[in-house]
This record gives sequence, structure tokens and C-alpha cells, in this order.
Amino acid sequence: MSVHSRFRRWGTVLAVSAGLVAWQAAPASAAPPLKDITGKYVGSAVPASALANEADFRTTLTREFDSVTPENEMKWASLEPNRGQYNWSAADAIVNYAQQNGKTVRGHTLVWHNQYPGWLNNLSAADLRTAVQNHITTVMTRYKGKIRAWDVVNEVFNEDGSRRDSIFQQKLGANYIADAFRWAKQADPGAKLYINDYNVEWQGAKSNAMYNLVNSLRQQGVPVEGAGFQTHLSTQYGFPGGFQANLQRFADLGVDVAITEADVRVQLPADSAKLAKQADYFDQAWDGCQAVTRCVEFTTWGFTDRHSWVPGTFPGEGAACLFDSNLNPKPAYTRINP
Ligand code: 9MR
Repeated sequence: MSVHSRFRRWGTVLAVSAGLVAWQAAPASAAPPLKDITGKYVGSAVPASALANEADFRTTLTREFDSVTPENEMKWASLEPNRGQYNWSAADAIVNYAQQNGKTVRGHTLVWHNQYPGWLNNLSAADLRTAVQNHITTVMTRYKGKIRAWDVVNEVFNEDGSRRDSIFQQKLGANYIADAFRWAKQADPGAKLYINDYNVEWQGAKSNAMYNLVNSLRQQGVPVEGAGFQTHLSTQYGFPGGFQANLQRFADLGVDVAITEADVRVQLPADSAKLAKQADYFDQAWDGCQAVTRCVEFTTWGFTDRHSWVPGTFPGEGAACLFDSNLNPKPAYTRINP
């Protein structure tokens, strides 16, 4: 919770549902929306299918958040499965929702070693370079002026801080990152251009490598304007040490910083102790961002346990979001927004 909101109390309400009477935490609708308790953007990853098909999902999203990140719809394989043939409909649907509802969009993501189309594998180095430039230019031009920030490159480091051996690194060499940022700047000069990664929330080999790269790119005049910290956390590990100081050192390089994909998974079944620990982690992440002037955004990777990548990727873990599957706020929500 922010210092500001610590002094606000909303009490409890008598909830009557399905014949049961129970005292429970005030629903989110009784508290101000998350987006209204901070001057920073508060976002969520969004699957276009849920936005289209689930009215309750859409209602909570619209009430609580002022930024959306397409969860998969703007990835290269989604947008351009065959060379030069674009499928815009799902990405357009999210951008149109944002435009119609006064939300901003975080674009995700232009150059990533995952979820890229197979046709990239068959290209020569020179042709791959052309394909990357064309893809960045085509996608950013379509959404020019409608995307607040773009994850231009995603997850370019290994855990030890060495460069990930992606198809881009292998074929184009280390400078593909600088090229990507320059092409992105030409396509939409108004969007904030980010490098984004996970396990960079504490000071260590990986975050040091990202810090050094941002520093050296900026010294060369490459338009890196933001550092994204995914913040996929688990209660079985400690909260990242020096979280706020780590954000601050990047901010001190002259870039914006953002929490881009926050979630806190617990081992299933969840219980009140685990959810209390989860609440503590979410609150520390929220407060860390609030305390850094240039932390401009707090985005969660989905807001409801109904739709979360976690159980599919970490068997036995889940319940990682601020709202449960029925869209009731969990202790983590109430802790941030009491
Ligand atoms: O949530 C996304 C999931 O639906 C996809 O299957 C997965 C594919 O790798 O990507 C997930 O989102 C990832 C994001 O794009 C980048 N950071 C890690 C996220 C969780 O894996």
C-alpha cells in the first residue's frame, strides 16, 4: 500500500451470496480503484479472448486499471505467422478497447527468442536483419500514437549475465539490440522504448548486465528509454533484496523504470498464511515502485487467477494474482489498497 492509502480504511461489508452470509473484506468496488490511488500507471496483461467473452473480466479490468498489455497478441508469431501476412484482429481488439476506455497500452514485444514464427529460422543473416527491421516498422507504424511504451527487446540475458544465444544474437551479432531500438525510434518516436527481463529485480549478475548494457547503449546515443522488471515472484524464495535500490540505480541512468509483469505464485493449495506472504511481496513491490520517482508503471501479469500462465508452467504452483478466479480481491489487493 502507498503511504497515502495506509490511512484509508474501508471496513467490511455484509456479503450475502448463494444463501450464505459471511463477513468478508470489502469488494474492490467499495475501495477506490487501484488506478486512482497512485499517479503511476497501473496495468494488467490481458488475453483478447477474455476481454471479448467475459463481461465480468472486462468490468473489473476497466474499473481497476489504466494500462493494458496484450499477453500474447502482439508477439511476432501471433502477428506475422507467415512473412508479410499480418493477423491484426486480436491485437487491434485490445488497442481499440484501450482507446474506447481511456486506457494506455504497453506493447509486448517486438524482438524475443520465444513465440517467433518458424520462417525466421530459414533466413540468411542479411535477410533476418531485414525481417526484424520490417517487423518493427510495420507493427509500430500500425499502432503509432496508440502505444505508450514498447518492450522492444525481451529477455536478452542468461542468468549469469551473458547474452542469450538467441537466433538474433547468433545470426545478427550483439548489435541487433542497438539496431532494434533505432528502428523502433524511427517508427514511433512518441513511444517509450524499453528493454525488459525477469530475475533482474535484485542486484546480481543478470541485472548488472542489463544495467551495463543500458548505460553503454545510452552513451552511444541508442534510444533506450526504459528498463522493465517483470517481477515474477514466488513465495518459496525470499523477496528480492534491494528491490527499490535496484530500480533507483536504473532510474539514475536517466531511464524510466516499470514493473511490467508482476505476479507472486504460491504452492497449491493456497491457504491464509501463503496468501498473507503473497500480500507482503506484492506490497513490497508496489511500495518499491511508489518510492522511485521514475518508476512510472506497476503492471501485473494478469489480474485474476482465472487466467494465469503460472499453473501451466509451474505445476503445483498458482494463485499468483491480485484477484481470485471469481474476481474477488485477495489479501494482496487489500494490502495495497486497504
Ligand atoms: O503469459 C504468456 C503465456 O500465455 C505464453 O504461453 C507464454 C509463452 O512463452 O508467454 C507468457 O508471457 C510471458 C511474457 O510474454 C514474457 N515474460 C514471461 C511471461 C510468462 O511466461
